[in-house]
Amino acid sequence: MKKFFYIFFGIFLTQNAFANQPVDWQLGFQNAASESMREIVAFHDKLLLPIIIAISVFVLFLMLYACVRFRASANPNPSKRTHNVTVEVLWTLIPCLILIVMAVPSFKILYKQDTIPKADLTIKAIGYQWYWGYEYPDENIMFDSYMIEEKDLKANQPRLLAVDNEVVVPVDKVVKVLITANDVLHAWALPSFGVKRDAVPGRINETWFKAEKVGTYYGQCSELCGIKHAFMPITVKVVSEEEYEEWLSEARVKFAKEEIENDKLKIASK
Ligand SMILES: [Cu+2]
Repeated sequence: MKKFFYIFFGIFLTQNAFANQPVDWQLGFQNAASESMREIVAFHDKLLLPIIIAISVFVLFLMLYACVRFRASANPNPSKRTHNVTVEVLWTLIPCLILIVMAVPSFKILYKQDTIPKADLTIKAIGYQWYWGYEYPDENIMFDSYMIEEKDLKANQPRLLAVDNEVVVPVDKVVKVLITANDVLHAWALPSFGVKRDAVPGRINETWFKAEKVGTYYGQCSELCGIKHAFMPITVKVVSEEEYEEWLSEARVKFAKEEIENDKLKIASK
């Protein structure tokens, strides 16, 4: 019993302490840090789960009932009936209605995410085999973001999730993310913000988020992209407006983008 409480409180406390990354023994989603993710979690927990549980319990009950009620010893002469119009109409209509009940709020959330509000800042994420490159087009900033190897991890840096150069964004601001790739398909995904978009070479996808809480948020490439697919994490640090300005002034120097220009073309380089 004591052990059970330790495990229970262990899970409960760790989930609170490290709210923005997966934890051992976790069930369910990572804690939401944006309005869209809160809506997704509510849709799943309050609508989908009850429906799924009710259907599973109902089907289990039907199977057990049929096993007992129509077993050979209790029902020696089985019915030869093959059709029943009422039952057939019901088992077609009721699932349709259940699907409609699920589809309406689901589309509402999808369309809301699809409309990008006026952005306060724009970042561009570029997938490479196997790391992410970032640009802040309005600030002339460009840098690469590599996973930190296990042997180089510092305290509080999660394994397979921490990176050397994090994306830094201000809290409570609409961040528009342009997503593309340079070689193969990747996907830029951050569970706490409810964001996931494919990074496709030769085209730009876009998404957005508005982080509500200061903190460090972790995601991973979510499209199988090759041998080191599991080693190109995404780290976004959400900071206050002042800290962001401070970071910007440093980053403008440290990560300044140079443009190599000749009479034929203009290339960005780090
Ligand atoms: Cu990838």
